[in-house]
Formats: sequence, structure tokens, C-alpha cells
Amino acid sequence: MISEKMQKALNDQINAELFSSYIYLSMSAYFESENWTGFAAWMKKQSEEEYGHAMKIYKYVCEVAGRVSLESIEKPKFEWKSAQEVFEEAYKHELYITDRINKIVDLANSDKDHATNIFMNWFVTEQVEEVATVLQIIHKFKLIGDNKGALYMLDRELGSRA
Ligand code: OFO
Repeated sequence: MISEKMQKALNDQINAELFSSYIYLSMSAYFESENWTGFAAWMKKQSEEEYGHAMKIYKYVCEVAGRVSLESIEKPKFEWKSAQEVFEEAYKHELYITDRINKIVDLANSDKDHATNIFMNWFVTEQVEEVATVLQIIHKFKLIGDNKGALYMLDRELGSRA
């Protein structure tokens, strides 16, 4: 069993992960409209992963006999100024999500909720990877600067994400 407070925190996190999925899908649509098909594919894949994160928590809440409560998903941003700006916002968003995950772990600790603590460990590790990946991409954008050919190559590279 999980506490009422933990149930609320996990339900809120399901919503945050679905919002992440929605943001990345909106970013993908933006890239499609700009003909950056590789960036669009990368973001679509990211969106699918976020949906998977939401469902992982959903499954856990059901397993511990909690009650999943789905709330409205906030409307994501629609327009950006550049491809680099999109990834910079993705980075900021992942830092925000990391903070949320850490707070759930803090709550699991104070609740002495060992099961949720262990469950959330996967997310702690996942966040380290997600933040590092987006940061690497931003670093590449900075190296590329105004070089259109190099930007085209980066689009191709990200489009090959499995
Ligand atoms: Fe679910 O990890 Fe990104 O947001």
C-alpha cells in the first residue's frame, strides 16, 4: 500500500510524464513543419518514451492497489525560433522533471516506503541519462553555429535514433 500523499504524487507524475510526451510531440510537429525530419523523428521517439514512463507509473500505482486518477494535460508550446532553442527547452524541461522525481524519492524516504523508493530508482537513473543526452546535443548545436551543412548532418544523425 502507498500513502494518500504518495498516491497523489505518483498521479501528478503520471500527468507530468504525459505532459512531457505532449511537449515532445509538439516539438516534433514543429520540426516537421520546418522540414527537419531527423529532429522530428528524434522528438517523436522521445514523446513515445515519455508515454512509456507515464504507463510505468500507472502500472505501479495499480500494482500497489492505489487508484490512478487522470487529469487534464496542459497545452504544450507550439512555436520556437530555432532547432537549438527547442533542445535547450527540452533540457530545461528534463531538469524540471528530475527535480520532481527527486521529490518523490524524498517522500518515499520520509514515508519509509521502500517499494516506491526502489521503483523510483529506475527514474532517477533514467533522468541522468536523459539530461546528459540532451546536453550533448546542445553542445553539438553550439559547435555547429551557423554551419548549415553541419546542421543538416546533425539532423541526419538524430534521425537515426533507434
Ligand atoms: Fe520521463 O523523462 Fe523526460 O521528461
